Amino acid sequence: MTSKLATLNQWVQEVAALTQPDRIHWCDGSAAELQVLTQLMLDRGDLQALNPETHPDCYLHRSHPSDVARVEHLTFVCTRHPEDAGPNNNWMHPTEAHAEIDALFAGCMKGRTLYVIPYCMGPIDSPIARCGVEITDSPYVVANMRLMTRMGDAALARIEREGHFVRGLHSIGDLDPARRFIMHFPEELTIKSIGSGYGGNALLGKKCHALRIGSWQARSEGWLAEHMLIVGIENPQGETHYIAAAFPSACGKTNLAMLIPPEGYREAGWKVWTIGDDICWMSPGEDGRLWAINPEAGFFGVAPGTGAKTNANALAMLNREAIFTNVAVTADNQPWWEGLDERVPTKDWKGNDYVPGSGPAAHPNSRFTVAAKRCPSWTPKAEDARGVPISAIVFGGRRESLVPLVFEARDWTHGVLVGASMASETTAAATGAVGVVRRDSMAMKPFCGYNFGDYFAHWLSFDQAGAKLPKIFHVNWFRKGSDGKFLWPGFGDNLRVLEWMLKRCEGRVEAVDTPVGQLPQRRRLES
Ligand code: SAT
Ligand code: MN
Repeated sequence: MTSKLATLNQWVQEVAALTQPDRIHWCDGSAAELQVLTQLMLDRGDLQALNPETHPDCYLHRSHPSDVARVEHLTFVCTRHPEDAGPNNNWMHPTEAHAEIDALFAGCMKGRTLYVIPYCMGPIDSPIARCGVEITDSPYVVANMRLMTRMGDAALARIEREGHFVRGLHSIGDLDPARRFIMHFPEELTIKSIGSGYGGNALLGKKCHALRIGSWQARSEGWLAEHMLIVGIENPQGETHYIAAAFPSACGKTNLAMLIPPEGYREAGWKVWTIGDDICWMSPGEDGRLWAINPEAGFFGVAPGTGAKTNANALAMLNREAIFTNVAVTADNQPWWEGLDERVPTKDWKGNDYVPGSGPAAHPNSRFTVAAKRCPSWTPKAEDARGVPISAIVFGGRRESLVPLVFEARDWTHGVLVGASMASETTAAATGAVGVVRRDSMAMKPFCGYNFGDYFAHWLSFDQAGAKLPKIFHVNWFRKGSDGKFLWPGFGDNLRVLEWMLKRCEGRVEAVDTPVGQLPQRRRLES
């Protein structure tokens, strides 16, 4: 097969000439195609079927033990001028970067199939959505992209209509960390990634396109590409407000996006709707508000800590048509991770017999991939081409001390400062030490595809006459007392904090002015 678009065919031919695959397969995104690929991966041992009674159509993938997270030190933004990439990115000149990475791509697909994956980030008919094509030699990547994006024929039709697309070239290479690079060429709308099959390194629609290239495009086109969940909060009167919230990876974005209201709230008629758990593209509408879409179509969530108490919605969507990466398994072949329940697994994430007490059985950054529509709190609003209007933006981090539960920024400019000053204790989502406080402006430190100085200026530029911008808040669910225990219950109770924010948006509650911003009024609980 070829495409009607000459530039696309030509690029596929160029890549094939460089990487020398045995076959080329254009992905149509059909169920039949997935079935063939799944069988291939089962035969090769890339996938293992999980218990068909408890988890029909669910599979386990074990990645290479040295390939379990994003690798920020091997991730580059390659612009002609280093100041365009900024101090927040590793930089290499595009000529040097292409030469270095193309040498690794040379002949790397010999004996393999080259898959062409046309995909759309966002509802297929949305003017905010953008398309890309990923070339990969990993069927695991194809299967994940099918869940995470609108992938296949419909995306190809839009690409052929528009005539342009983001180019992503990926190969697992030989999985040697010494020959692993994730390179971005924003001036060419191109991504090249080799040597990793994992998550954000390999599913190029996600962090590489939707954030690094997306943020660059957003700046030049006047919108925002952010590392934010999108959640709808419906009050008992039936009005829904949408909130976008930025937290670093593995700080509870998925749980907040799928929050289950505490009993009292449920009885009163509150509902929570999930639009997205990781990425948000926002664009000013004619009414001056920011309208947002989730460019993704699925969740690539952190498994450990996902349990009946922390995220029952996630559990409910994970018993069918899901891919699990680096989790443990029980004797009856069910996926298992720390925080799921009291059972003891028999195999750890590497497939070895699990010895209780020998450390975590599931990798701390083990993941599930599942279609967003499978989530019980998913709303068809996620498919709305216009997006949803954002009432509040929330920034947050994981901070044991100092940072209060919630405060409101005085205005947009102060809010941008609050977002830019964000800091959080590191997690297992990226390679490196865990638990160290690091500055992570807007949770975009690993994902902003250009100079942070220009990025903050871009944020500030939205404050124009006629703009009806969201209020900006900062939260910290993770503060601990002197006894080392969390001070705030978190999870469903976070709705109490969101309710306060929405009351602030509607001008229905007073706040206390403090040097850091506006805080909720202290009220003594009546007994
Ligand atoms: O591995 S991913 O970058 O896709 C997930 C994350 O860290 O948010
Ligand atoms: Mn993320």
